[in-house]
Amino acid sequence: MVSAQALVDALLQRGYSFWTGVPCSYLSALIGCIDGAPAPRYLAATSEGEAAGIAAGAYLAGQKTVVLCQNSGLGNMVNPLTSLNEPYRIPTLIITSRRGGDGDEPQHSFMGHITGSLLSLLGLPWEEFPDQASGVAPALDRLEDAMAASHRPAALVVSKSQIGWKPAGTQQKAGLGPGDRRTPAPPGTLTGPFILPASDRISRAEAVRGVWEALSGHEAVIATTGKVWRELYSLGHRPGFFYLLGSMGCASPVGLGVSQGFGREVVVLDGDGSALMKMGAMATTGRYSPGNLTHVVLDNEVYETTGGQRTSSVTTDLALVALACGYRWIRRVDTVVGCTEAMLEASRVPGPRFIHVKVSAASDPAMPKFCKTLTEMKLDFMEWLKASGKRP
Ligand SMILES: Cc1ncc(C[n+]2csc(CCOP(=O)(O)OP(=O)(O)O)c2C)c(N)n1
Repeated sequence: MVSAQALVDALLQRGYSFWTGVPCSYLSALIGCIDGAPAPRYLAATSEGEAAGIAAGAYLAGQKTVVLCQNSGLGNMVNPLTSLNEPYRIPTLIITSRRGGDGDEPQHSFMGHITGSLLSLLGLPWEEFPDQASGVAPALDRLEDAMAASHRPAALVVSKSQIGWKPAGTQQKAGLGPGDRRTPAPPGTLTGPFILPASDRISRAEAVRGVWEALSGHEAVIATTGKVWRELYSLGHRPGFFYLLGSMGCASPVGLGVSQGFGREVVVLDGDGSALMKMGAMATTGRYSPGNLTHVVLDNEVYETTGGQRTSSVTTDLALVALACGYRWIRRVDTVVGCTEAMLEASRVPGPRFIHVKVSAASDPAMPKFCKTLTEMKLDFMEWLKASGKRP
């Protein structure tokens, strides 16, 4: 058995300052060492896909990242791994358990059987976690080399009882580590009823322009998949804009990750379908309460990009969800000037803030094609973040 703290120390030495993930009992000692500890920073995500998004954002803001998960959660991560980490070349070190060994519970056996092949199929270099402490540094070195060469994630696969509180033979520590002692924030404020009848709603593009009018040029803006990012791009690209062409639902996790390493404002432009897909990320945002984050949801009540099918936003009030999740300031708007004013006011109050914009399902069929490669856009964005305001 390898001591969890020794593994944490080895990774801290290599600069892995930002960790996120979802627990597995095989990793409980590891999480116990870091949750609530001063270093590394650990954000508990609500799903592994969300964790991949948060880690990607933290990476963009200049941090080396670790994602912890159970192998069941690798399934939840496949979409961001294939449509965010892979095309944008965003590495992260995944430490996954391998449940499903002999005698384990039946729900784990199939994923246990395919864990290695799934990682290989995803094109990720991976290693079995070493049995001896002396094997840890060489395994980490090999994975680091692989990530440096490919700019893609790599994985360590941990079997039962390989990581514990203390080296084998010594007494197990009871319970968990310091833990994250965060208390719920006092209730946020929710203002601004929608004023327009549904038939008079502004278009999503108009709302994007309303938001854009309020930008000072110093914010990092993360725009979601579908047409939202295209509508932002059509107003003129800036190096502080990051477009998520895929990884639906990951705009707010990526924004949360960026907010952790970036000293200035971060704005997330989301759709209702995308926000609903990873609604757990709103709970994580409320929990970790980034003061510099504004989450704007452009709610047309449909998946407009895929043909206008209804989403659940008609019956799920996203502003109330944000309030319940612990966002500090929430505003409902449905006019262009309302979008601009809400953005300006948001920049003056502590975050996280949530702007819920009701829009129509209309969109312009003719939109510009993106003229850079995704890796060029990523590198520009990373350089801009670095030059514009790294958090001390
Ligand atoms: C994981 C995943 N599921 C489904 C899709 C297909 N898809 C692309 S855009 C989109 C709709 C997004 O809806 P919303 O966020 O409400 O934005 P809108 O298109 O209405 O502006 C869907 C379902 C996808 N790209 N990725």
